[in-house]
Amino acid sequence: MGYNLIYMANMTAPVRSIQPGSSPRGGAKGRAARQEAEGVGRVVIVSNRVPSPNEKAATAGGLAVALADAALPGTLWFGWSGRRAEETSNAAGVVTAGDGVTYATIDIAERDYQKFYNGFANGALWPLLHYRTGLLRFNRPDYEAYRAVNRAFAEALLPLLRADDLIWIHDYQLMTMAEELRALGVTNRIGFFLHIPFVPPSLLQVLPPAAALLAGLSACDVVGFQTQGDLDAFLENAVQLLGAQPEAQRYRYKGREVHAVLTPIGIDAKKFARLAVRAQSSPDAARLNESLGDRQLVLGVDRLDYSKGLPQRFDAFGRLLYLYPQHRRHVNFLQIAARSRQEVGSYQALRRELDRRAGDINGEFSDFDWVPLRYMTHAVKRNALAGFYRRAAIGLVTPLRDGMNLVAKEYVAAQDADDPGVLVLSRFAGAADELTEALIVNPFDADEVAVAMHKGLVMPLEERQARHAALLTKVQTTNAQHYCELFLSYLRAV
Ligand code: ADQ
Repeated sequence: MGYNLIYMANMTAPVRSIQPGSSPRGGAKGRAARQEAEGVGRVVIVSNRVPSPNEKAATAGGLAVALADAALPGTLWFGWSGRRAEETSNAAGVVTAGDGVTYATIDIAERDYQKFYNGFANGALWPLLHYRTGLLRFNRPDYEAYRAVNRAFAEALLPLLRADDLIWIHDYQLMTMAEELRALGVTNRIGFFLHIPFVPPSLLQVLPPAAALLAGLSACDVVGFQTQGDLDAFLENAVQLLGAQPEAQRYRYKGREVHAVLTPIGIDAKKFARLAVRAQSSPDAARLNESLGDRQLVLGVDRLDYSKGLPQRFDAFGRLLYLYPQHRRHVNFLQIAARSRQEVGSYQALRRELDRRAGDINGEFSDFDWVPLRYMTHAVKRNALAGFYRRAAIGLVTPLRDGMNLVAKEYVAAQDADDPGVLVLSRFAGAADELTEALIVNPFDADEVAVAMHKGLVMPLEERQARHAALLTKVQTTNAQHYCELFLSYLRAV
């Protein structure tokens, strides 16, 4: 019942009320069986990358992690195989795995991939939607390849579709796929969820095909966002670029009704907490503990991406050691920054920049038996990562912009409630809208972040416990299952 009340409180679109039978409790199999019994149609998830079933849990990347729990038996998960081929395939390879999920994937031609993925998606859309117009690189051939790959996705999905399927497309790589599906005659309900931020019209218009992308998204019935700010920005763009006249977060475009909805993403907090308890006794956690001795750990975990504010974070740690000498020799900062998108120039430059700054800080503060900053660029397995979070006195999550940031939620879920660590969180992460009991900082201000780290390192136990208890309740409530069911309930209701 509690969940149903939350659904209703969040809903602004006219949504069919959720029956007690669809309560999220009861596990994946129960939910799948209920969906089938209710005749609510198969869910078709579409995302750029489709993890292979045994890769599901190991991937560094928010989308794969969050959706791993959404893929119930009976779901069709469609997308790119991860293979680059001579030609982009026009028919999908289909496999039903042991988990009951059917995976359908296509290969993408090398030349399309470069332009679609490295070019338009990650060279233009990613920087723009993270407010970094200075890094935006636009050219027509990249954009045309983006549209062509979205078309290829639609064409390959078409023969696999059933009349009552609910199609749920994910993220910025696939903003025009719904429009391509409509052009092929698909009348199914189509939803789209944007995992990253959205920008106001003054920024979006920097991108030459801004209006065409919005028109593409308007072929969906439901478009979902991480925060109210992103949702509002989307509607402002619909007004200014498409001439739409929204009412109660929905507008009409070319004879269709588009509903903008707020469906913040979450994690499976209970499962992650269990993982963290088990991970404490893992060999990796033992090695980390041994290397730390009784020193406090400040931990950062990110993909190596310029949106995550890593250079600024390194500087803030340097300022902590400068402003509060009492922490020297008593604190270690570990930054795990898994390499990502290394074919894009701005990512290579970031790596060089971090190497330099880490060297500067260690050069300035190291002693013969203490190196303050450890920095590694490969992914860590989730079962070790959960133990690292639990050992950390500070979870340092300071992106310059982030759609949500699941690391913040994982850090909270992994803590020992009797002796929890402190989350230091950027105000520009979507998670800051919810996780207000964290120490909220402006990541551009190294001194402010240093002061928050100090406050966290010396915070009395009672205050740590109170903040953590409030955060944990939120992370457990707005969890992965809640996210999936809320989004799908909107989609079913249109
Ligand atoms: P990401 O930008 O990838 O996701 P995030 O939400 O933090 O960011 O998710 C990263 C996931 O990958 C987490 O589950 C984390 O544990 C894992 N991960 C990150 N770095 C890792 C490392 N070095 N080693 C091992 N695992 C690592 C995008 C958006 C986010 C949004 C998510 C989900 O950019 O804003 O929260 O999608 O919607």
